[in-house]
Amino acid sequence: MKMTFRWFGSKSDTVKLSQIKQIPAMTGVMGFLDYKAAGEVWTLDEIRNYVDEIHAAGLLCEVIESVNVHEDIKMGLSSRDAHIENYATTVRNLAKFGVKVIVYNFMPVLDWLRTDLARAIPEDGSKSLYYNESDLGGMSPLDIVRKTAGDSKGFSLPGWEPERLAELETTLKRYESITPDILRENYKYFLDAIIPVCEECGVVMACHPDDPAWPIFGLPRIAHSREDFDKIVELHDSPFNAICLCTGSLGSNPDNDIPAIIRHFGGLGRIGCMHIRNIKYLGNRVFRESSHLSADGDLDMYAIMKAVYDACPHVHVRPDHGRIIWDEEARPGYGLYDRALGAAYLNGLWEAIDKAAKGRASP
Ligand SMILES: [Mn+2]
Repeated sequence: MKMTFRWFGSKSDTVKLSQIKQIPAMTGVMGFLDYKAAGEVWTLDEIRNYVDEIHAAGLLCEVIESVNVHEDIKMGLSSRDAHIENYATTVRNLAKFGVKVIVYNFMPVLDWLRTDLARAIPEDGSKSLYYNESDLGGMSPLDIVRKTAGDSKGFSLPGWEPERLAELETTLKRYESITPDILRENYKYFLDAIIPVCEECGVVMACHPDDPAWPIFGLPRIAHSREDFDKIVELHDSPFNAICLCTGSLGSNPDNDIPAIIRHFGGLGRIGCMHIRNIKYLGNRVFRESSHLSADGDLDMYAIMKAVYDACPHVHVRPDHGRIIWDEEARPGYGLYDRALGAAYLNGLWEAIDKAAKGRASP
């Protein structure tokens, strides 16, 4: 396991690389150029500057997140070839600087969705991301976009880039005629073009699951269960067509058995990297994010780490969304403190699992 930390860049993140470096066993960051629009080429100079800064802090940058897929590719428009060409250029450019995994998603229009970005947890006064499907009842997609932007305290949020959402209503209309099967066909067209490039330059594409793990606003969503990902890995049969197994996104649906899903896709060699966090179920399609500790949520983090240890022990992982604690001012989900606690806890589980496996645990 290679422990990493999501980092948005020195201009955009409240967390400094020097702080990330001080978290025990931290090997690197999962990086992100948050100002790049979907479909724009990430240039060599931009990548060099970003990666050089990370290396200077004594950290690696082997995973890059949110190289967003342009909506025209997902919708299968004739303009998609130009966007795919740009995407291929970005893959080649990232490979030149040691990037080994690219995280992306194929969710139409809206990325991850929450109805509250700072829900106070009554037990301890910390704040977490929260979702209640019934709160969406009276809201249009445009309402939720405005609310999310308003609640983000001025921070850019991954997946909520303003230019992607500017033409929201037109895009939503276009999706009315796109079924899950059509979306999958468009996905296959993208993978058939991109995966050979990835094979050539040694970069794994890791698809992030839908979050929450069910369709929203009637949009087609095709990445929220083991069955969905079985279809995705078959769309283009290559170890470079892999999954970013996000325990919290898939785990938002209690029907998803996360350790079993890790063992299944890890066994197939199709887990490209992982986001690891816990979820607390509060009702049907109501949940909030808890601390990473098993006892604070409903996912068995020991069973998850044991599955990683057994099925994909060399994978890059990172703690995922943290709560906001200790009065930190930070991007919702991405403060330093709770994610650092999460990393330390996951490292502790790992050490115990490793020593037990090697017969070195004390009786
Ligand atoms: Mn995730």
